[in-house]
Amino acid sequence: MHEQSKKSLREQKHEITARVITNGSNDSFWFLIPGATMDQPLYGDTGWVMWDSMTQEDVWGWENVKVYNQSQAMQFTMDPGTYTMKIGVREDESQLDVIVITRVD
Ligand SMILES: [Ca+2]
Repeated sequence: MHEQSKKSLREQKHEITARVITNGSNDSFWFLIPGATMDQPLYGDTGWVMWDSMTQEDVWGWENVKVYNQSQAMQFTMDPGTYTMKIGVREDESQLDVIVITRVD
């Protein structure tokens, strides 16, 4: 019997979680997936999401990518295709070692 894998051709919605550690006040990154539609705003005219104010302090733990002063995880909607995730240092005591992408629709 021949089985064929199903491949979705419609857009999909994702949330992104990362394992991070910060020192409390230095707790942010710049984040972007060019070509994705995001449900929260970029930071001013920087062209980036300012992912700031994390709850992890002095211990490794999981944080959703979200915008500064927002409590909800940001959702990234993408058509089928290949994308590049960009993460930039913003405050120099913030570290990141694992990224999990979860489909949420
Ligand atoms: Ca901060």
